Amino acid sequence: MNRTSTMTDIYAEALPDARNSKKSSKRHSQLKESNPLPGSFEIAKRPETHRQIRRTRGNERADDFPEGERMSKTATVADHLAERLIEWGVDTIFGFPGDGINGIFEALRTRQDKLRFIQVRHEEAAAFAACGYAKYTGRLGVCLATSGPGGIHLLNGLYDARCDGQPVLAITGHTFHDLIGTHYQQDVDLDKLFMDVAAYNQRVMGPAHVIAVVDEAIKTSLTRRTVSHITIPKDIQEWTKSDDERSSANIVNHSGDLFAAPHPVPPEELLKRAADLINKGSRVVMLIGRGCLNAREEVLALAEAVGAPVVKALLGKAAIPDRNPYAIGGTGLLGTAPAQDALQECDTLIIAGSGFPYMEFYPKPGKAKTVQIDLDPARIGLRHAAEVGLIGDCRTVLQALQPLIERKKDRSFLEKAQKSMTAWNELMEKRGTRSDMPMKPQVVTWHLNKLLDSDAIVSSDSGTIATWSARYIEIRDRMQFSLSGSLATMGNGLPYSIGAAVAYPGRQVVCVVGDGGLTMLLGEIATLVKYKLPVKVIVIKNNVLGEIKWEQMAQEGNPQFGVELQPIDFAGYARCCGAAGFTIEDPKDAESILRQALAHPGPAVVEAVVDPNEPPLPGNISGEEALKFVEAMAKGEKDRWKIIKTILQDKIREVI
Ligand SMILES: Cc1ncc(C[n+]2csc(CCOP(=O)(O)OP(=O)(O)O)c2C)c(N)n1
Ligand SMILES: [Mg+2]
Repeated sequence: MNRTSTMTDIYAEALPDARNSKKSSKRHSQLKESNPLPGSFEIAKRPETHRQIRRTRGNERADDFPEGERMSKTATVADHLAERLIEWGVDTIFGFPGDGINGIFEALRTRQDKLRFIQVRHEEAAAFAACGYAKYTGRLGVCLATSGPGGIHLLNGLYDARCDGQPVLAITGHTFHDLIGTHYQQDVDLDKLFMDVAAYNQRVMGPAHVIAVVDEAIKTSLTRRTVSHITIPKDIQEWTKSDDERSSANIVNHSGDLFAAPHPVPPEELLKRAADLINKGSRVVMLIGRGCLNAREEVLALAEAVGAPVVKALLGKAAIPDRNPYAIGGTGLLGTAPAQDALQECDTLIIAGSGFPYMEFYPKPGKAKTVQIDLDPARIGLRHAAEVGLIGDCRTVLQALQPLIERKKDRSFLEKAQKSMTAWNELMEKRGTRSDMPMKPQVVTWHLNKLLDSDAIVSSDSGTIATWSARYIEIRDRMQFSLSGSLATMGNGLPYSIGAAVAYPGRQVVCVVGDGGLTMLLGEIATLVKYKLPVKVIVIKNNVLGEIKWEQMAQEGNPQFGVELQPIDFAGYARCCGAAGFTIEDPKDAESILRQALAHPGPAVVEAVVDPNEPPLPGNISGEEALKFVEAMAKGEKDRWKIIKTILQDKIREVI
């Protein structure tokens, strides 16, 4: 048995025509064109015939293999892995090398025409990029990391995918199969480590095992919209058929590469109950989330029929345009005052595809009759008790519900919300067009919004910047938007943009990030340059972990501590990496510099130096928050005079 031999050279020879061949690149573009909308997961069709790879090695002959065996006896486990991923329609893998995955890298090297490898600078970025890719394309995101430290680095990005329900497959290496558990180099038990984050989590044991494991991992990720993990010991990656005895129970090619998406439609009886409840309501509000990203028409048809203002949870921001007459903005601390008011005043609530976490923003328990639509039955009544739960894809369920809905004549509730939305938009404009120095952060997002393409893909990081992005970036036409919703991690913004730019060459891709969040994965600017990804990184530089500074004051009543950041010259750093770097300090220049940066053909970083004392306060302020704030000032907050001055200048309800 020769467990170390690989077939790479022979393999490379066997596939010379495949490299950069028109045929395979066409297949890639077909995959891209067939990208479904987020929310409706699909996998590219399996090719009609599988490429037969025939080659000879010693006295082995490929055609001696059992009927149906698609690859030769000398194909490695890593070859099988790569081929199966390709058969599933995977064409992009984000990752970082290491000796624990050299076998897999060889399989990738020999298939560069079919499987793009995007090398990031930190494995966490690979997992975020895979998550962003899944969010924006609706397809499986795949990331790859080496044994031990590489696998550990993936975790935060994978939790982000799990928390926001994205199908991501993580592939890792492991130490030699017969040294696992012996304190050998990089012997971290990744099977155990990934037990919580991954719904499917398996170690591959040999060539006869790998295909079925890949199939199960992918099907689990797609069906349950979550994370799967496959780990392959370093030596096993290079095993070929001759290294491994297939057990007699394991029938060749027993496992299939077809994903059949569930399309449940609730029974007529339940649809009628839901419709009755909605028809009886006089103040109906819709709260929509990421489950509605593919249901724009259906959401708006229902809103029109019942005169319902539509509130968007942030992951569902791109579901309907922000200036649509039914849209009244986002909910929660980052949301709008009209949305907050409508949720408190409604008598009927339709929650569609959202697990928005903060319960205090829902109607008080018992105040609003609720219909909830969700793919997952376990999520009905998660945050707010529902009278009727409808299980299924929001689009399908809303289509089934619509014929049972009576059009409401009384539009007064909607009109009231629309009026306050007009006032809110005026307030946002006022805030966004101030000429104060230091520049207000809202000025940056205000101007950025005006300059974005109608199909721009915008990612936000976590921090006060999420408030500015949520309120100022207005969804139009085919724009897409996301951020780390449930995990609310820092660092996701830039790698999400990498995922988006790789998936959609030619589309405008922008991320809005804080100086704290960007610093965490700053090396990824080099990734943009390496792959010529023309991402525009807008970094709001306040030299502080702003969100936490405000939380310490407004939620705890304490002066800020441990939040100041050592300033970094981000524009200079960008230039050092080979990207363009711009700086905005004066609001007068904001529009022209942003315009220049967006027009730059390659990657660019725009460093916007802003006022660290501009508070990201909620649409409506509670008395308790105001009191805590005063308490923090009284305890000796060092910036108190500057903060008080800022707040006094902001007269309207956005602030205290
Ligand atoms: C990985 C991680 N660490 C810490 C936090 C807590 N946290 C949330 S927002 C934030 C501050 C973000 O600062 P920055 O990126 O500068 O944006 P700003 O709030 O200043 O706009 C912190 C520390 C987090 N969400 N994720
Ligand atoms: Mg900051």
